[in-house]
Amino acid sequence: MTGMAEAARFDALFDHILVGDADAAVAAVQTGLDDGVPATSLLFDAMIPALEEVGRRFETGEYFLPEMLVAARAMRSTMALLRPSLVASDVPAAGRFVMGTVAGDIHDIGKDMVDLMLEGAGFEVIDLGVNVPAARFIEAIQEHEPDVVGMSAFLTTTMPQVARTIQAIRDAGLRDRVRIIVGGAPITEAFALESGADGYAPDASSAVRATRALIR
Ligand code: B1M
Repeated sequence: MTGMAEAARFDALFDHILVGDADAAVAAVQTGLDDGVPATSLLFDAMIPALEEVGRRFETGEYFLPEMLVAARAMRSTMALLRPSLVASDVPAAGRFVMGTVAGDIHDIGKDMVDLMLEGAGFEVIDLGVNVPAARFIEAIQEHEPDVVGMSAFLTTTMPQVARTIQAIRDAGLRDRVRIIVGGAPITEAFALESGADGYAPDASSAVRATRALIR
């Protein structure tokens, strides 16, 4: 395929996510994978930039909640296709990871991408989902005895929940049993460490590196 045709492919996929056309997005991802385009390129060169543009349009008032929702759905509908290419099956277990989006926050696309990358790197991931109260994290630590607990927060309003959750884990006497890593668009390394976490990562692939560094 020529460079121009390749660029047109990414542009088309970008547009399908931007306008929330799930069927077209799924078809474009399938064709891309069939043609040997890496799943990570489809994600990082087309679909995540499209969601960033969705966020920009939401901020400027060009998009409202429904547009943001259909774009997210279109993105979600491609995940099942991408999953097998991102998750290698023959890597030895690297450790156990409990993951969740903090209470009050229902964003999960970024969290699920971190899950996929961790699974690809051989981690066993137990995902508690979205809007996860501190008590649920505590139960999961007791039940699954993970090496690492991951928390995502995507809103400035839910960032404080990270520190509250870590404090609750401390109060439950479990803090020294796990390493804690935090991420999500508004989180910074300084914020993560001030909140009592052991580590931070700005994106899904660095989350794998940060996790490996923590449990070495
Ligand atoms: Co929401 N939303 N949203 N939204 N939404 C944002 C986050 C926003 C930035 C949009 C904007 O205004 N530009 C804004 C937050 C502003 C702020 O707080 N500063 C916002 C808002 C305001 C809201 C509502 C409050 C809107 C409203 O109701 N008025 C509402 C809140 C609902 C709630 O949670 N209580 C809301 C709702 C929604 C939808 C439900 C419509 C939908 C979510 C669907 C879903 O997730 N299933 C949605 C969407 C789609 C977005 C945007 C457009 C896209 C999010 C996304 O999936 N990005 C988003 C704008 C944006 O991000 N630019 C926006 C792609 C994803 C791959 O990136 O999430 O950053 P990201 O994840 C990255 C990293 O952060 C990192 O790795 C990931 C992959 O590289 N990472 C970690 C994530 N977790 C990590 C954990 C780690 C390490 C790294 O260690 C454990």
